[in-house]
Amino acid sequence: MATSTKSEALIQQENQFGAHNYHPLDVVCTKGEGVFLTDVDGKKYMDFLAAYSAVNQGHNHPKIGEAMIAQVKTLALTSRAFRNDQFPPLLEKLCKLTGFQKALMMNSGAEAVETALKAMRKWGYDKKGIEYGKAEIIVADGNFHGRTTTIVGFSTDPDSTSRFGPFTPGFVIVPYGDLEAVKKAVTKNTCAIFMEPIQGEGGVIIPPKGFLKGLREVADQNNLLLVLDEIQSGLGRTGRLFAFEHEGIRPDGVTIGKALSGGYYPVSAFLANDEVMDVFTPGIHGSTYGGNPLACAVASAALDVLVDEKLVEKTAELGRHLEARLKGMKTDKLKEVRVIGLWAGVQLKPEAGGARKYCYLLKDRGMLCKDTHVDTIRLAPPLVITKEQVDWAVDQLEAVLQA
Ligand code: IF1
Repeated sequence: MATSTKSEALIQQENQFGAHNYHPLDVVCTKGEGVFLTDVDGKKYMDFLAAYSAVNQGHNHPKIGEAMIAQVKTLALTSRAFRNDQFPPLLEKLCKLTGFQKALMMNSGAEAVETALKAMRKWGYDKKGIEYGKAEIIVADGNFHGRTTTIVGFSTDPDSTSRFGPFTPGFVIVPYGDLEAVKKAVTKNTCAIFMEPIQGEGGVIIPPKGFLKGLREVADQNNLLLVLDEIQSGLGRTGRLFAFEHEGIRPDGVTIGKALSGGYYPVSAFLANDEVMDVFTPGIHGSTYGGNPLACAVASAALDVLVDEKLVEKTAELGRHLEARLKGMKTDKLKEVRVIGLWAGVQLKPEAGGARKYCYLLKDRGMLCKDTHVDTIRLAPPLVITKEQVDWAVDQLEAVLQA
């Protein structure tokens, strides 16, 4: 429960006038800085969710904020009916950094995913020659790719799908990590395989070693596109720029978002080479805000921070320490600890009584994190966190798991 009249009043106001589509922790934040959030009563918390990996660069990173303020004073939006001076340099920076030939800029992650789905299907018809209307995309159970009706239509999470039908056809669901099942799911109408390289919402589910490499081989052997959703796993979270790098493969396309703007503004993108991206011809896809000058200035600065502060390399090194500390915790409540980079799923035994109550206990100790799928505590701090802060956080987690 909220502990002050100030936060209680704001919570009551939110409950009265806001749709109840979330059940947030009762912490009312008013300031963000680096790994810290401060609530309306002045209490400071270490943020171990990082807005689901949208603030990899840390809350309110000054360099990104300054770039945003400068751009907001000159030009925020033209629509793509005209051109602007921020879009071309951002496109080049993004393509040069990621190794893809083209970028299509959108706003939310779901919009980048919808863009990718349209590209996969149109490539299937125009380039592979699949009979129109029959394109199939192989996806994974336990997936999370956003909240549009097409996307939730191929979710296996009842919370995401129930009572939103009827859904978009053309998606074949296979068990995540099961390469044989993927091979069996391929038909003459399959245009693509679309998955997260690591499943975030699923509770940081890391597929068996070789799975991504196997997907690449299945795609090559059957003339399919391999498109990976790196909206949460990408931009340094796993200790590499992209999670797919851990298996030394290159997908035909990726979706990115979240930390692409360092938490300041919704910016997402679908990245691919010309062979895929040239299915988009003028006027067939777009968005009012996609690629707007303000988004591009923010994204450009967010990418600079990622590179200049060597956040990917730091994450790889500090992630090894986080893994050692988590796996060394003395508690009998652990079922499994999954860690890659600064991203962990701490799955508790059912008898521990569910992860949410430990999130409440951690909040009282000044650490904010989120439960997922009942028994898992998800840990994803901003990548600017220090080794000492990681140690402090694991000490808090170990303490509540020993109680
Ligand atoms: C919520 C989850 C995480 C994503 C991947 C696309 C999107 C997301 C891999 C869509 C977004 C967010 C959405 C937010 C909570 C959060 C989330 F719990 F929902 F599943 F991170 F795990 N692909 N994930 O993780 O991007 O349209 O939101 O910009 O909807 O509750 P978006």
